[in-house]
Amino acid sequence: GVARPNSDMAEFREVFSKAKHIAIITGAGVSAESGLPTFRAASGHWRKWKTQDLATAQAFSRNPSRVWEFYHYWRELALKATPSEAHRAIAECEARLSKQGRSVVVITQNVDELHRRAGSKHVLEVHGSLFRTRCLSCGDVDASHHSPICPALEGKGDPDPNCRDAAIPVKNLPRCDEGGCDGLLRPHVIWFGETLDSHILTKVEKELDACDLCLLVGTASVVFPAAMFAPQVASRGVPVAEFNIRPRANMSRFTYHFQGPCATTLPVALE
Ligand code: BJW
Ligand code: ZN
Repeated sequence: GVARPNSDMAEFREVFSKAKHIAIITGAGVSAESGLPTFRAASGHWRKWKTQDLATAQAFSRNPSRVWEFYHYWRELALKATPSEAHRAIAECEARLSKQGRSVVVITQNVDELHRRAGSKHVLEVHGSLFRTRCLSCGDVDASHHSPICPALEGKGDPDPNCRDAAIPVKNLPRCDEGGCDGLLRPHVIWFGETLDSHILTKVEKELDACDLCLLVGTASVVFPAAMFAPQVASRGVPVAEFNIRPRANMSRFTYHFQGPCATTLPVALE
């Protein structure tokens, strides 16, 4: 007969109870539970633009002020947000299992640092962070949680489609303070067309090869190469459990699918 979507929580809990190395791949749906907009939804627009129009090196070189306004807006949202029940369930699971000699790694596409703020220790941020910058002149990577990141961005970044660009002079955008460098800083996130950090990818590969259970939470799985992580685990015959508000895809090769908001489904799955 036709394979039925497996949403048997008791069976999943049995597999979970025996797993020693759990890889949890997360996307914007986890942070949706903290009130942050997802990418591929109507709420994911900023002014007239979609992420694909703003999250590129071309967009930044054409209009660094606009792109910084967008990231300023997003940083402020992320700073005000608090980790959700989904973030917390993942962090508590890591803490509990580590006492039993079992490991949990979070492989996240999110750039909002909410997993760390929830208490997760072992986090691989494959798309970078809103709270790190990289200098276009000297390459220095620095952390900054300042609000705003520079005075010129104060009160800017209104997402309303009728709002006009602040057109901040480049000299007033975030600048490098490494030994008089003063180069223009960009957000240390991975934009479309850019390759992921090879050191992080190497760590991800190790975790994907070692895990004996994989959770895929709140991601549309359309952005490469992250979209390949869970299928790669599944192809080894390791169970993958997907948690998404969407129903299971017809062609899904994953073992389990739990439909619903992950702040509701994950705490039950991982308790
Ligand atoms: C809930 C929920 C709730 C909601 N509970 N669930 C091969 C084939 C085709 C294309 C490519 C390819 N290789 C490369 C490309 C191009 C490109 C790409 O993949 N494009 C696709 C759109 C097709 N990839 C790249 O450019 C990557 N680089 C690369 O591959 O380098 C090599 C190379 C270079 C040049 C040419 C070719 C190869 C880099 C990708 C970087 C992505 N960066 C972004 C932006 C970073 C942050 C920022 O700066 O703004 O990362 S894009 C954006 O998407 C962001 C996210 O991390 C990422 C993933 O999104 P996610 O998390 O899946 O979010 P959503 O909104 O899409 O989905 C939310 C999900 O949650 C949905 O399923 C909901 O149902 C669910 N949900 N509420 C549970 N409460
Ligand atoms: Zn510099």
